[in-house]
This record gives sequence, structure tokens and C-alpha cells, in this order.
Amino acid sequence: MLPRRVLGIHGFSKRCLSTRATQILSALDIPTKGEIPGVYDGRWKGSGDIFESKCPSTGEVLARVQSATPRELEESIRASREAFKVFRTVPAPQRGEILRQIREAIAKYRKELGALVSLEMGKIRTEGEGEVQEFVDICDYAVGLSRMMNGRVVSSERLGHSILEVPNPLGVLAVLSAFNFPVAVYGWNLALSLAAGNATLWKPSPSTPLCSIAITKLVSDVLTRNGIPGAVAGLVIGGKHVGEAVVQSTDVDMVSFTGSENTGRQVAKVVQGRFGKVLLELGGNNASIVMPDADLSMALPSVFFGSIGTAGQRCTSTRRLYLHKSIADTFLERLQGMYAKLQPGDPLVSSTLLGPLHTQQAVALYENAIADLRSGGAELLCGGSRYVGGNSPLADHLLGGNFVQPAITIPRSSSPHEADLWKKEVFAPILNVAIFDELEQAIEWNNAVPQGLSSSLWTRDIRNVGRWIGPEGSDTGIVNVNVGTSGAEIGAAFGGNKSTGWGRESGGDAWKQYVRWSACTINFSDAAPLAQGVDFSTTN
Ligand code: UN1
Repeated sequence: MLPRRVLGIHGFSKRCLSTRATQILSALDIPTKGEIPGVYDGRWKGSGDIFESKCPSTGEVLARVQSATPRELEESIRASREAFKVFRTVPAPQRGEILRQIREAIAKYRKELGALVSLEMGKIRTEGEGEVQEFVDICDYAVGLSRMMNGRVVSSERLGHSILEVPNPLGVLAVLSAFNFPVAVYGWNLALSLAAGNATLWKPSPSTPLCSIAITKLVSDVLTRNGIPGAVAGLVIGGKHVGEAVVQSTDVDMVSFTGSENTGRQVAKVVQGRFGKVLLELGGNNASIVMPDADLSMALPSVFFGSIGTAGQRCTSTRRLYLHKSIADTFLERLQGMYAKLQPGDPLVSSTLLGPLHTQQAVALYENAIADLRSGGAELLCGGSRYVGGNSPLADHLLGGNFVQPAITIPRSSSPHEADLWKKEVFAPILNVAIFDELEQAIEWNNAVPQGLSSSLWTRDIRNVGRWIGPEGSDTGIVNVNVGTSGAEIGAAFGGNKSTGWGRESGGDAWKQYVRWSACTINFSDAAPLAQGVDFSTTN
């Protein structure tokens, strides 16, 4: 038999785990030796290629995870369908009770899971824990929802008739999630899907397998305790081929995809080509606009968090900053002062504010973007290179990490109509700045990019607020006032317009996509009249 391929940047690496990693993995019952099964359909397995989980802060190989073979994927999808048949008959409030128990299980391990997110994804501790809190919050929301997923009774124009709009479970939901929120985005989808009575099959980013294994273990324990088949919340670790097969499968009723615009376009075509349902959460290219009357003591830390938080790797990160000319100099001076004090460090240490980028490829994207900005004549106010070598502020054990200096730039051209650099999402801490005269101009720039996820206006003037949230205002899915572009709560629907994909997840009315709707007209009368008064009577 041929040996299995090991997919990792450095190929075969020997696993010799640091204490730092061992403690976090052990607390969550993740083996610290040997290969770890990355497929769960009621049973743990995985005999496909090996994926390495690599710590972005140190370069250490955290685990070698067994992915799904094509056959195992098929088995998982089949198990999901079987599990769905059982789960769809469980009354919704009982599904809510299961969700409540999942909420408890996740909340109990909030700190440990948060640390695992920091270790494997690279975001800082408070953001790792915040992401786990987001999972807890959406479970709370879905517990309530399980008693409120109401249909409607519609008046019929016909005597003795009633029309019901009925939500029923949809089937199998596949969740294809990204590395940057390896816990929360699955939580948004799983919670609504469970409340709706579906089976969910998770294909996480192959670079964050441990987060998905830890979560799946906690969820499957709850399901098993309640006599529910484990495949109600299945897991398949795998690469492109696994993702493609999931997306193509007619046994998957809905695909919820988070990732790049390019891949999202392919996913959408394939799923729509087979008339499946698709929910997309794609690129963000989010702007903050600061007006002359803004309270800078609020705007500055928010823009700082928006651009540096998660090292600029949130879909909602602030990538564009539009400053009114009257406050631009002051704002930039103070913002640069904040950037200058920033030190990169181990994301597991609670005082660290700047962690690494997730992968070496992300570092390359950052470096290319900086090179493009430079060659396009942009003024680089700070940052622009990676932290390497002798004068790096990084401790020795972090020298193999993917740390880069957050950059602030002033591109030569301010308008997205004139310079393409404004139109691209670069998943890294690069903040491009332009200076405007009138709010209309800033709104026009805000809207002149393909993406439409989040945007934020800083002002105290109610007239600006009206314009910003109205028909001539921001065209993004998330439109904030005196609140930064990132860090949305779960209560409202989350998602973006235009090339962000129009998807809505999490709160609001998002649950309505996770069910199949039927309009049921019921005749209680002794006649069978046609609608619209159509007369189709026969003589006999
Ligand atoms: C994402 O970046 O994919 O609003 C999700 C936020 C988080 C979720 C971001 N609550 O920044």
C-alpha cells in the first residue's frame, strides 16, 4: 500500500509538542501523540490524506489529522441523511433543550476553547474567548427560537378555506467555514440548523482542524446523551476535493459557505446548478468614515481595533479609512501613535494585542499588497514588513511565527473609480486612508467597491445619520453609527450585499433559510371553489 500524503507546508514534520500546546490540547481531550481522526459521522474515523495543524505563532506542528477519503465522505453524507430522518421528528422545543445542553457544554470550556482558537488560528486570547462566547450566545438565541419558529395563517379569499405557511425541517446542511472564525461561524449555522431540525455536516478550513474536532466532541457527547444520532452534527476534515464533493452532492440540501469571492462564485454556480440552497459569506472591504463632529476619543480606539483586531483577518476588519479634511491630520497623528506602541507577541499571553497572520501564504499576500501599494505611489505612514531578524521585538520561540507590522498607507488616488487597490480585500492588517470634503463623497467611495459587508460612520449630527442609513446611504449589509466595522453581535442577521454574497446568518430572520416553507391551503367546506373566481364547471 502507498503511504498517505502529508499535506503541510514543510511536508513530513516530526511531532514533538511544546508544553504550551500540550496543556491546551490535553484540557480538551485532544490526543497529543499519534494521528487524530478528523471524520465523525457517529463514529470517529479518517483514512485519507494527513493534514497538519500548524501553530501560526511558532510554526510548531500541533497535530496530524486524518482526513476523509471519497468513500468516507460518501458514508458521512449518507449518515447525515439517515440522522436527519430521525431528528426531523423531534419536536422543536426538545431540539431547543438539546441546544441548551450544547450551550452549557461549550460555555464550560469557554477558556480552554478560546485558548485553542488562539493556539491554532493565532488570534489573541480575548478574541478567541469572544468567539466561543459568540457560539454560546447563538445557542441561547436558538433555544428561544426553538419555541418561536412560527409560520402564519393567511386569510383565504374562499369560503371555508384557510392558508397556512408552514416551516418544516429542510434536510442536510453543509457548513464550509473559514480559518478566521474557526468556532463562531459554525456555531451560527449549527444552532439555527439544529433548531430547524436539520442534520449538519461541517467541513472546516483544513488549517484549523483541532478547533472543529474539539467542538464536535462536545456537541456529539450531548447528542449521544440524548439518544440522538451523532451524524446530526457530522464533521469531515478535507481539502478542496472534499469541499467540491460536498458542494456537488444532491444529498446536501443547503450549503453555507464562508470564504473568498472566487471560491464563493464557484460554490454558488454548482449549488444553484443543481437547485440546492446556498448561503454565502464572502469578502469584506469595510470602510470607516470620520466626520468633523465625531468624538475622536471613541473613533480612534474603534478604528484601531477594526484594523488591527485578529491581525486584520476578520471579514469585518476595517480596510479603508475616510477622514474629513478638518480632522485628518490630528486623527492620523494619534492613530500612528497607537500603532507605534503596538508590540507583536504570543496571542496566548493576555496582554498581547497583535498576534500573527494565520499562514505563510497570508504573509506573502500581505507582502505583495504592500509592494503593489509602494509601486502605485502610496505613502506608507507605518508598517509594511514582517517582523524578522535580530532587532525583532519577538521572543525567541515566536521567531518562526507569521508576524507582520500593521500598515497605514495613503494611496495616491483616493477614489475606487481610479485605483483598483481600493476594490480588493487583502486579508491582512493594511489600512488605506483617503481624505474627503463632503459626506456625499465619502459615501460614494464607501459604495464604489464590489464588496458590501460592513461600514461605519462617526458623527454626532443626526442629519448625517439619516443620510447614512437611508436610501442614499451605505449599501453594505452592516451599517454602523459610532460603532466600528467589526465585532457584530449575534442578535441581528449578519451578512453582506453585492460580492459579499447577500447571505444572512446568525440572528434576525436568518433562520427562515434553514427550513423548507410550504403554503398549505386547507378546505374545510363542502364545496371546491377555484381561486380568482375561475369558473370551470361542467354540465355533467
Ligand atoms: C467573520 O469575519 O467571518 O462581526 C465573522 C464580527 C464577528 C464575526 C466576524 N462577530 O467581526
